[in-house]
Amino acid sequence: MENNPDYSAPPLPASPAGEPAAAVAQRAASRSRRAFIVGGLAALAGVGGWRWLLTRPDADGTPWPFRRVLDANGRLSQAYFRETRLAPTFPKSKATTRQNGNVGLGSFDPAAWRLQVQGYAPPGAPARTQEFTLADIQALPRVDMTTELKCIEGWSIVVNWVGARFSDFLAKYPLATANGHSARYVSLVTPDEEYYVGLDLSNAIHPQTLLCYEMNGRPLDGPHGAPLRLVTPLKYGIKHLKRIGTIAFVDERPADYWAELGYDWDSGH
Ligand SMILES: Nc1nc2c(c(=O)[nH]1)N[C@H]1C(S)=C(S)[C@@H](COP(=O)(O)O)O[C@H]1N2
Ligand SMILES: [Mo]
Repeated sequence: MENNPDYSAPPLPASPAGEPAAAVAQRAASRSRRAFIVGGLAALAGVGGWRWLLTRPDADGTPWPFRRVLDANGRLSQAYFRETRLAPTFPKSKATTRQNGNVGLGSFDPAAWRLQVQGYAPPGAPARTQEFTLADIQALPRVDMTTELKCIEGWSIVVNWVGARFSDFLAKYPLATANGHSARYVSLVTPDEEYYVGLDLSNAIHPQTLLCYEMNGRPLDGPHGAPLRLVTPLKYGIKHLKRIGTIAFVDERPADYWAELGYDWDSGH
C-alpha cells in the first residue's frame, strides 16, 4: 500500500460548487431515524429502477430487502439503517488526487479487457457467466458523485467519481438473483487475481456504490484502476477495488485481500 512516487496527478477541471446529491444527504440526515429508514427504502426503490429486487421473493416469500429490514424481532434492523445511511457529499471544487495500492495493477491490455460476471447460482442451478464491455457500463445512467475516500492508513481525500450505480447494473442485468433467491455476497477480483475484495450484497446495492470509470473529470488512468473500479464511500479505501476483472454473486463470504491480512472484513466507517 505504498504511494507511487512516479505518478503525478492530472489537473482538476473547474466545476460548480453544490450538487443535488449534497442536498439529498442533508435532507436525509435531518430526518428522524424511523422516517429515515422508511424514506431510505423509498429513495432506493425510486433511485435506479431497482424495483426488480422487490419483486423477487426470498425462500419464505418475503422480498429480501424487506426481510432484512424486518429481521430483528420484526422490527426495523440497525444493520439495515447503517447500510442505507448516505456518505456526505462535497462540492467538486474540493476534489483532489492521490494514489495508493498497486496490487493487481501489473501489465494489462485495455483493448482486450472485458468485465466477467458470474451470476448467482443457488445450489442445483446451473452456473452462468456474462461478459460486458466498458461501453455496456457507460450505457447505464451516469452518476456524478463527490465523496471522501478514507484509507485505513489514516488519510482521506475528497474525490469526484463518475460511473454507473451497481444497483442500476443489477436492475438491467439481474445477475444477483436466481430462482427467487438472492446472493448474500459479491466478490470482486482484478484480472490477474492478485487483489480481491468481498462485500455484502446490501452494500453493493447502496445508492452510492458505483462501477466507476471517471475520476476528477478524466477517464480513470492505470494507477487508479482503469478501465473500471469500485467506489463504495461507506467503506474504507481497501474495498475500492481498482481494475475490476471479475464480479461474482455468491452465498459464501468471499476471499478478501486485507481481511486475510488481519483487517476488519466489513471495513465500514
Ligand atoms: N487493485 C487494487 N485496488 C486497490 C488497492 C490495491 O492495492 N490494488 N488498494 C486500495 C487502497 S488501500 C486504497 S486506499 C485505494 C486508493 O485509491 P486511489 O489510488 O485511487 O487513491 O485503492 C484501493 N484499491
Ligand atoms: Mo487504503
